[in-house]
Amino acid sequence: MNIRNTTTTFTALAAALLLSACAGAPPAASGTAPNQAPQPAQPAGGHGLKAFMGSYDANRDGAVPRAEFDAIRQQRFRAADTNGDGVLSEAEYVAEYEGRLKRQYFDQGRQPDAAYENNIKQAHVRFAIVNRARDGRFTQAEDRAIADKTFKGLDTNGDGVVSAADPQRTPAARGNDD
Ligand SMILES: [Ca+2]
Ligand SMILES: [Ca+2]
Ligand SMILES: [Ca+2]
Repeated sequence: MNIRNTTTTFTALAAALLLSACAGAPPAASGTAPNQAPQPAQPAGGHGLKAFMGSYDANRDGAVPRAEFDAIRQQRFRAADTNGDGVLSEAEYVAEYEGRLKRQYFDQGRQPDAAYENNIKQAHVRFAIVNRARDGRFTQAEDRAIADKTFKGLDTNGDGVVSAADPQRTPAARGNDD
């Protein structure tokens, strides 16, 4: 009885959080994209468990332990740091994102469209958000802080592994960090 009540409460809470997260999502995308432009179902680096798994489940076993996540995150940061100065400029940050987006479009057999352009615009907006110090230098420490929040937001059962076993409730966690 108690367990069932708790589960029900949790599910209701999760639904409420999901709704509030959706309601609170930045409207920029729909505000600027022409109506006929379909949004990609899962933009590269987008929100949600599916996008996360697509991005970080390197060995495709359906689970992303923290170590796997951190390794890819670090690898991605280093790869993005094309001038090797240890921080990401806005251009480096956006170029890294665009590389992933391009690959995703290629994989889906799609041509760059209005949604693509909009996603790039959003990447610039995101840089301003993630670069908390507003100094044009996105550091690994800043990336780690965001990564931590992203991972914990998706690892809802708190076992240190993100997988389908985690009830989704905070798809907007990473977009909600300010
Ligand atoms: Ca894995
Ligand atoms: Ca750099
Ligand atoms: Ca988990």
